[in-house]
Amino acid sequence: MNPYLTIATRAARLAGRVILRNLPRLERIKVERKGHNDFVTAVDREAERVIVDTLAGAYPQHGFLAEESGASGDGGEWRWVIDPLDGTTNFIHGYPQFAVSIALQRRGKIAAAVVLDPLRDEIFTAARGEGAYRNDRRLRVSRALTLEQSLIATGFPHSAGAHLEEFLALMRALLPRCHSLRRAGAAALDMAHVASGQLDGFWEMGLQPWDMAAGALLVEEAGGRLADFDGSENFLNTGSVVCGTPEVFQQLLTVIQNARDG
Ligand code: 2AM
Ligand code: CA
Repeated sequence: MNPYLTIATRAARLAGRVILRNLPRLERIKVERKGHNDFVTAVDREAERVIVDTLAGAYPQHGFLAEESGASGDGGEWRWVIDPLDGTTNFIHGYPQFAVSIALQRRGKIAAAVVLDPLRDEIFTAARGEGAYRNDRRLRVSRALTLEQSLIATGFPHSAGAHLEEFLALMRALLPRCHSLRRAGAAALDMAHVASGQLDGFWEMGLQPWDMAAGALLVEEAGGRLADFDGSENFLNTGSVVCGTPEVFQQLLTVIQNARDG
């Protein structure tokens, strides 16, 4: 295995253990509000600490961008982008859809990715040019050629108001066209499921880089395509992402762009 993935996998599994250990005692976990519908718990922080400690132990010269502790280290060309608990809202309700997400960037380009689903014990990994895997099996996006044969996932806009009208216009356009829409609440897992062919496409706006950096490489290495809403590769900066099988991606992007123009 790619050496970066070996360490990142170890870090993700340690964080997964922290998360699972705390799941039976949710009612005793204090939830803090960072912003509107934006929560953090001691579990997010502890999981992040074990990840950063593990990665920094192996790569003391690398930089970090982590959801709870922000930017640290002078990384030169290497930077780890970490979401210790993607789907915190689900976690605090005990809703079984959350993940650990770890990506490694080299000069801003995503080089390696790990998404761990601790409840299903599924670990999704990818290294650039080396393919995407779930546990030991190589992944390939689904064969869906059209929206009409697709199951598409999305996430609701977080900042109330800002993206809501645009989002509703998109739902209105897509719901009658595809098999159905899903909203499970952990972007990293949604993207991992596009990579594994369990979803055919996904879009969301207002995301942070740590929500999607690892998922993005999984999708690409599984043969899918992804972009920002304007079709560029700038999604980590703009926070809007659309992805899917090559064909579904293209059709989804067209619907998104038409809904925005309309
Ligand atoms: P989180 O649980 O790590 O915050 C679901 O729509 C996705 O959006 C999840 O990946 C979730 O990640 C993220 N998310 C939740 N609240 C958010 C907020 N206020 N701003 C940006 N992303 C958010
Ligand atoms: Ca998080």
